[in-house]
Amino acid sequence: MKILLYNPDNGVTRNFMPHLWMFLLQALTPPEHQVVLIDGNAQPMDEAAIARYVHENHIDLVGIGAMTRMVAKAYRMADAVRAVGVKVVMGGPHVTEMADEALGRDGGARHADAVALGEADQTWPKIVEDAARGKLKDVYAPVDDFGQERKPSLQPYPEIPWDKIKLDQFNLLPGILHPLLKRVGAGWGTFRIIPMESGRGCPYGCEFCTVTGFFGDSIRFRTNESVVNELLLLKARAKEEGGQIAVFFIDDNFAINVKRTKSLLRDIIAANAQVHWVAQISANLLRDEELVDLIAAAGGKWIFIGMESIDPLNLADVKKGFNKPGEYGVVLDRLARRNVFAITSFIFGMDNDTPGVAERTLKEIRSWPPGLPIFGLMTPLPATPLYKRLEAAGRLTRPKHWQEFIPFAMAHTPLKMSIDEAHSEVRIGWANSYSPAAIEKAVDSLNHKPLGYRINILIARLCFRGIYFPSMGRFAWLKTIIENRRTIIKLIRQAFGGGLHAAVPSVATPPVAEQPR
Ligand code: B12
Ligand code: SF4
Repeated sequence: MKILLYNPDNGVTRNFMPHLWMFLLQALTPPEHQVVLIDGNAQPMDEAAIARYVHENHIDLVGIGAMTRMVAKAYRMADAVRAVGVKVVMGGPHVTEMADEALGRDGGARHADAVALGEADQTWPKIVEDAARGKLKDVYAPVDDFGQERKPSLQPYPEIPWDKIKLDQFNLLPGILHPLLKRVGAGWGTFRIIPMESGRGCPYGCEFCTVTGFFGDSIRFRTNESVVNELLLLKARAKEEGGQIAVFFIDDNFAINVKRTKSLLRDIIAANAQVHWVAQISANLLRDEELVDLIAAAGGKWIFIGMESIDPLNLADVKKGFNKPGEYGVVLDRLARRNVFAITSFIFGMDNDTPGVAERTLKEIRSWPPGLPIFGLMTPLPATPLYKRLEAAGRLTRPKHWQEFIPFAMAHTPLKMSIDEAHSEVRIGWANSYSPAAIEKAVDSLNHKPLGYRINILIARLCFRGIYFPSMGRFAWLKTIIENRRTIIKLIRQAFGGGLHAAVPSVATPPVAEQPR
């Protein structure tokens, strides 16, 4: 068979990084089948285009994966594929929780011929085999012969052939710049961010999160050797194509077992397998000075920290009381001393939030080393404890919010403010963190560091700004650049005054979260 794995675009920004599930399932597909990958964030497609593609390329089976926020688009694309007579299998966190919706068993239209529940590492080869025999079942669940749920151990872990996979659609550098950048000769022919996992599962069970329910509370790790080998493969590829590769460790909590993380980082250093990387780690685990030393030495550049709120009552409400707002600043200083910076994520519209929460949060943020703050709204994702609590309390205003996805819009009423007030708080958070004045201040706060760090924070802030204020088109980008011209010109002057080479080494990882192009 010829199989297409497709990930729909999120409809707001373009993702900066391909989705790991596609590469993983490709690596797990029996070799007699051919697999092509299309990420809608990199190659935008509408319903007519996917139907045409499937028809013209003689695709026999389409696999679609989606988070809740992209599922409406995923269903439309699935409908278009099924309309030309090709079978569709869907998987991922949304359809795992809402399989009946995908299969049309809830009274709505059917979108998928089959649904893969949960982690599909073991079910995928079976799905492919059944599809090839024309015997697809409706539901595939990762269970053993006795019907007990079976989670993949990650040992062994499939080898993703990063040295051979075609990655053209995932180059973040605009095509127009390729010839120029290649001539600069500083290894900037391409720039890609590659997702990699070193483990799965999280025991913390925060109320709003899908992860504990989906991956389970038992944590599973790959061997250090397998992670190191994958890094070495990526490093070799970057060298060969004269480009840059950075890694995003997508583990929900990269340091959940500190002892094991330290041993992995030591092995990365010993094998000289360092590339620049980003990882998600909760603040409580970053108290450990030795861990932070190893992160820096092993190539860690940006740490994503789910701070959620600066209000301990809010954190207790959502079962995230292990976050201690009083130590946020100390943790960020500890990282910054090693030139590691943080992407700090906040949620507004929590039950104890009142108008003014954005300004109170911004005041704290301004006292920290410069980073990349991001702001979202409390969102009841299907099957989470939060969803169940709000549903039982009759507080859901849009119980099936995913059917009509609206970015940055609440689907329930907060307790101490209105929905409109919560929306306005998020707007204040973004506008104040990514205004030209705020960007200039963040850049200037690194005046005591080499120029590369200032360029790094400028590029990252400009890109992150696009999560809330999408700068998709050339005109929008031009406007952003003009608005920030003071800071840009200042840095150009410093670069030429101090010699360009002083700037190059440390900008090698623009830690872009949502990379608009
Ligand atoms: C990396 C990541 C991101 C990246 C982007 C995604 C990317 N390019 O990789 C970033 C940081 C940008 C991000 C952002 C967001 N994310 Co996110 N993200 C993740 C994370 C940490 C890892 C995803 C991953 O690769 N997992 C590892 C792979 C192997 O697992 P998987 O994708 O689930 O795939 C397995 C199965 O699901 C299945 N499968 C998946 N697809 C398919 C398809 C087929 C055909 C089949 C057969 C099987 C199958 O097989 C795979 C192997 O077992 C997950 C949490 C997690 N641990 O998964 C959250 C997660 C996916 N994100 C989540 C959310 C909510 C978001 C945000 C909305 C947060 C926010 N409020 O802004 C944004 C929205 C992003 C956007 N613009 O669309 C939720 C989604 C829940 C839901 N019901 O949709 C998750 C589960 C975390 C959570 N807190 O609950 N995210
Ligand atoms: S620590 Fe992170 S991944 Fe784990 S349950 Fe809480 S929000 Fe989810």
